[in-house]
Amino acid sequence: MSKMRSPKIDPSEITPKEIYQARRLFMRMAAGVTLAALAPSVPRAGEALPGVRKSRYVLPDALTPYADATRYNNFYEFGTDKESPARLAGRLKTRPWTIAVEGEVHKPKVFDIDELLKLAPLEERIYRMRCVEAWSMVVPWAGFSLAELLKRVEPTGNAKFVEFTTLHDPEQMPGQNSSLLEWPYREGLRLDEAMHPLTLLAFGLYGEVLPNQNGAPLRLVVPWKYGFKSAKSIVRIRLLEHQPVSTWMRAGPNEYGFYANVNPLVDHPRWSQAKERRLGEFFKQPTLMFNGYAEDVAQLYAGMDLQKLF
Ligand SMILES: Nc1nc2c(c(=O)[nH]1)N[C@H]1C(S)=C(S)[C@@H](COP(=O)(O)O)O[C@H]1N2
Ligand SMILES: [Mo]
Repeated sequence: MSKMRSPKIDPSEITPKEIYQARRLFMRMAAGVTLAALAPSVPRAGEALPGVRKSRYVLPDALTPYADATRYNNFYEFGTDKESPARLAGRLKTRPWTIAVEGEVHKPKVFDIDELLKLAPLEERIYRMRCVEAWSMVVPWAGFSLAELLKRVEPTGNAKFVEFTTLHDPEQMPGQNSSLLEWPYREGLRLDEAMHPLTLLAFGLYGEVLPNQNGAPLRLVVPWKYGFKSAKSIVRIRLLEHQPVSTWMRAGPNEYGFYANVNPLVDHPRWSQAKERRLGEFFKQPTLMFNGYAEDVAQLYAGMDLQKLF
């Protein structure tokens, strides 16, 4: 995450929204035909995710082109450059897949991914995502609030934090053979942040099953925080009494804090956070406090010194 790089985007890949949507629809219809012929039970990466409802979480911003959101990724398990995840993550096996929800809960449970998918109605939510490296995207995610899952396992009175752990499997994730980060990738939230309705457990994007490079089969999306808080390919969710140490905090405690709220007034030690560049756009734009979600989340941090607790 050390260096801001310009995305290499072929202008021919920047498709106007309408063309993109028509093309996706056509591809989905084509995929539907093969699907019916082969009759697999579970939709796979790139196939339509059925039963996704519209939600109240929409934005006036233009959607980031699909090609940018799925080919310019941070997923260090598949290498540190932005193009590697799209190239290498195809090998990740996302079935069978289980997610253990444990720790300070009355009803710990290991969920099968296909059971978890049916836990609550899937909603399409158009969120801004702001990477700590000063690029941003606007993506229609599909999923439901993490709170839907957490309330079912009944957190105990001791639960104050939630830790998220990514799969650890160096055979499938070649980046884990490097000691650049401490594996498996871990992230954490305070319980009230995790229970906030904006905090999304995502299974899809642009009406499709999540491509592996975007964190299949399920990842977190916390839109008011820097992208690194949104852990991908999660296998464990643990409720804790004490604040966990996340992977990026361990890698650089003075650069990556536990809170990591998007804040244009607090610079990264090596670069400014005042502006951002949307993937697919040329000019930079100002970064908004809490990534534009201040009305929803500012009260979570009332009275906190955001310069110290960055
Ligand atoms: N397991 C894991 N999760 C991760 C990362 C990672 O390297 N490994 N990168 C994070 C960072 S820095 C960002 S910006 C987002 C990128 O998500 P996207 O590729 O879907 O845009 O994923 C986050 N989740
Ligand atoms: Mo990021």
